Amino acid sequence: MGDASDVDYLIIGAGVCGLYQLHQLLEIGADVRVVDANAGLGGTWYKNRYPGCRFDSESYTYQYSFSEELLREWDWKERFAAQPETLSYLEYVADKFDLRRHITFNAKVVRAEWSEADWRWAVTFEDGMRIRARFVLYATGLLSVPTYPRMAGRGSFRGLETHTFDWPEDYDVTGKRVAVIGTGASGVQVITDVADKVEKLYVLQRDANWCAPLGNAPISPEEMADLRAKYDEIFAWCRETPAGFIHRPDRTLSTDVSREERLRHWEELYNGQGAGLYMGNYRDCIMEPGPNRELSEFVAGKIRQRVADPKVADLLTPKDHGFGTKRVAGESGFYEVFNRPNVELVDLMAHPIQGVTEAGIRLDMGAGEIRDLELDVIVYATGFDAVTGPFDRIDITGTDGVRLKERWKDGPETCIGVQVSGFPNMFVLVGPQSGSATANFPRGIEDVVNWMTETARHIREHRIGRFEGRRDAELGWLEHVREVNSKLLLSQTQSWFNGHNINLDRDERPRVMVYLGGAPRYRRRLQEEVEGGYPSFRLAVDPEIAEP
Ligand code: NA7
Repeated sequence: MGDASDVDYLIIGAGVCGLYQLHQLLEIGADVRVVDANAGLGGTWYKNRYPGCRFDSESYTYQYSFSEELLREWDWKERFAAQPETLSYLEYVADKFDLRRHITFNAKVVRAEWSEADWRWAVTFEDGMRIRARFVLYATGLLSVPTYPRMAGRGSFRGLETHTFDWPEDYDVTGKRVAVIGTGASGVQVITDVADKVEKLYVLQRDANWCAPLGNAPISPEEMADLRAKYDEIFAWCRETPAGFIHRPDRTLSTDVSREERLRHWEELYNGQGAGLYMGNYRDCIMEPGPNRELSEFVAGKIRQRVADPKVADLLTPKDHGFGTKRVAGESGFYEVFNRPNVELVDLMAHPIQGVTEAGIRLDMGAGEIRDLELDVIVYATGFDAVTGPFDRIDITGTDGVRLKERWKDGPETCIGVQVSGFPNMFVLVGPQSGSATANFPRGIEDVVNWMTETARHIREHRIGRFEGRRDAELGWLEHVREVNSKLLLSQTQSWFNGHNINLDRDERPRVMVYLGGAPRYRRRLQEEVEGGYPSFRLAVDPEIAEP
């Protein structure tokens, strides 16, 4: 394909964020196009089709809030919707607002080069197509580059070898011998879903992860009507919580109440819905090691109650980190899976994988012994080259030929999470150190997209042709993010939040990947820029743009 003309705003990614940004830019009459590598829209919800895939956000908070009509029309079926329902929702939104005609699918961006001569980005696609854009907006997702473990023989297996992210549509595991590697949020969901369908399930676990009951259930028509009547209240409430969920950390400290009271409260949260035990708990539980240990012991007790074999229960209990110091997986019967006779937990710390063979997985049992697991399916639930992976995949070159990958080799640096100095007119809607990254996703991206839309208005009104984050502001932001993040135990553990699964090397240097200062504070920070005339950015008027 040849050149495909110029556009003012090119959005990369037609997922939850890209779709909303498209809608908002169209609303202000901007010249905008979306491109997406996939054959359909939905991003994460297009790709993740593994059995059991669903979000851990309450469905009614995981939707756009911009259209009253849309809110009136859409009924959620479950408290925590599964992937097919979420994908249908996004498709419904795209059709309702006639968004599809602005999206080019099967368009994988491989290169983006800044031209200082004409203040344009030249964007090149895998098939040779090229687009020149004044502004490029990255809505490429946080978890869109899957990581496979480095292991001998991978690819030589005769059966199905798949990452959760690349699950073949409609693949049926019934009656199969299956191994799942990884017990993060994705692993926990797929394991729970397939356990009673497969002939044999091996769960290959390196470190255990903390999980808490999701409390999922169908939403009745009465409940839906009740929720709908409270939408304004619900969205207003979510706007004020740190992560944009309906759960809000309790200002009370766990040490302010008696042990009896604490346990009663935790019992209630454990039996409640969603991330309450994690996000709606006494705030010192995720900030102070002592209270965190006590909470972790409470949850460990639950695992012991639910898993029949004490040795298995012990293996399923994390030892290297406390509850809520990594992303907690929402589960619906995960622990009971291990009471089934067809399910076996394999401890990779004791018996590492030696390699993949034609017939399955070979384990190193120590003392020269091996064990072969004969399989039909190997599932890699091994996570993602999170947050920066989607940027690394594109060869992005800014001013003076500087490559973004090179700029970020020791960790990302951003101007308030939305730009990078040396990369003018490139806006990051979802990426490192942005408030959008750790929030209930639709809530988090609304803040950034609304800011971007307001900024696009400013760009038009003031005939701005070049918009670039300042280096000093970038360094200031990094300092600020480091400081706020350090208050949470979450910043001290080895997880994708801190850049630890980039190469699946466990000694990877921590990186400042996420902003943990909370959505309200982030929103205010972005708003300050609008009100102050963008002091953290360098704006230049394009003399070629006529006065409006
Ligand atoms: P995660 O949360 O990064 O989990 C990845 C899992 O895979 C985790 O249990 C890892 O164990 C395991 N893993 C990674 N590499 C290996 C190797 N080499 N061998 C064995 N096991 C391995 O990814 P998810 O997809 O589950 O969840 C990502 C996000 O999606 C989640 O936070 C939600 O927001 C939605 P480890 O703990 O590193 O020992």
